[in-house]
Amino acid sequence: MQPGLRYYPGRLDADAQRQLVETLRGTVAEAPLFTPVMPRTGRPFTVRMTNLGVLGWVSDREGYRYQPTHPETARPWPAIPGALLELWRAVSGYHHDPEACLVNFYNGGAKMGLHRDEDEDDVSAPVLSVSLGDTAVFRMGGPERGGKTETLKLASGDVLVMGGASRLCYHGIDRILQGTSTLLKDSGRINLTLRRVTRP
Ligand code: MD6
Ligand code: FE
Repeated sequence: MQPGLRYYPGRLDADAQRQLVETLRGTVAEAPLFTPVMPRTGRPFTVRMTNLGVLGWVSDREGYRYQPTHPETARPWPAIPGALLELWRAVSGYHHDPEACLVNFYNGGAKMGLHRDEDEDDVSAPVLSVSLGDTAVFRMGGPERGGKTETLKLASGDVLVMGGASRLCYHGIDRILQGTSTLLKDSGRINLTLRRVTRP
């Protein structure tokens, strides 16, 4: 594993997962999932997204950025739920709260190409990821595209913290293993990533 990468399998128990999904249902009703498109080409992502927090990550033809409002409703993103703030305080090792929680929803065929999370001004803060629902095949590489990679299966309740040297490493989701969890009503997977965007 890359230095600075910390993996907490089953960090959230079944009850905590169910409560979190219930909370997310409410927030997604306020800030609906949207389908982002790639900069320039306008090619749609296979995942649908929304955000929580004072800033949210969006991608459209203009590029990638953080903004305070939902691109379709133009309303501020809902607040990050207390349970997620508590999780960040317990495991991030970072002394300021996150500003953004990106919510990614994967149906059975969705995936996410290799990328680095580099749109944040503060890359000294880790990115904390929570997986809910079907297991995903996560690919972790190094700081350069085309380097050696390894895979990790992220199951419901797993928490992954990408800090230190791993913070700017390439990673992505190869595929979703459909039917591996019954947490979500219509199967699929939710991934939450908590981020500090600005320098405190
Ligand atoms: C996913 N995760 O698990 C995609 N990024 O669906 C990410 O892109 C990610 O897990 C930064 C840090 C941790 C992650
Ligand atoms: Fe990422």
